[in-house]
Amino acid sequence: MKLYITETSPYARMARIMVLEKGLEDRVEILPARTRQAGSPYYEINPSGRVPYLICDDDWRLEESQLICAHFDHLAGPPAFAPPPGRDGWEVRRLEALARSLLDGLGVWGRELKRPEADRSATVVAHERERARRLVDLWEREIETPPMAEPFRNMAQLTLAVALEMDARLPGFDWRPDHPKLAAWLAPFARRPSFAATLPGASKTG
Ligand SMILES: N[C@@H](CCC(=O)N[C@@H](CS)C(=O)NCC(=O)O)C(=O)O
Repeated sequence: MKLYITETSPYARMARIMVLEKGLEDRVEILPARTRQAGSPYYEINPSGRVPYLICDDDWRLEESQLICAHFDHLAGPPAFAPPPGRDGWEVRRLEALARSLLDGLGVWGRELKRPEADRSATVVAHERERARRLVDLWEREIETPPMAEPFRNMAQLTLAVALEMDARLPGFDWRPDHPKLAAWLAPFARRPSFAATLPGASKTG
């Protein structure tokens, strides 16, 4: 299988973490994609131009981090990250959606900061900074809900951990000093080999 990524994409990072957590390194080739560039040869591979993108050995093609992570989870061994049945599963999905709101907003913020200064919208930056501020405040309370506790076993944990670690590359996303419970929660996830190996700058790919 081929997994297209960029090194800095948090969505692609979730898929890469899942490859490592599920022991799929020998089956998944990680390939860099050139995104957001006119005429990129990557558009011939994936017309949407986005990452992560998975091409399976039979040329079955999957886009979207959630779908790709779920596919990896089911490929090797019993699914370890799928929501449990019933109300507990809905709770995990609720928390995943909340984490995704943070991640998506940070993505918009980061993209805006990468634009040339003259094209950058101060309004968008301020809007996303405020969204992130409200959401990390909310997460400081939500982090004690049972599905977020270790062990590592669901997409809510994965999505939130990857979103919070975006502070390394997003000036202004300084959530740690005022959110001690969140910082304490993140620490053991960040120490996992799958997280350390996929932090932007950790690999030579991308
Ligand atoms: N909802 C998608 C989001 C993927 C996404 O937005 N990826 C960004 C990188 S962080 C991308 O490929 N951007 C390229 C573009 O917008 O052309 C997912 O979860 O996989």
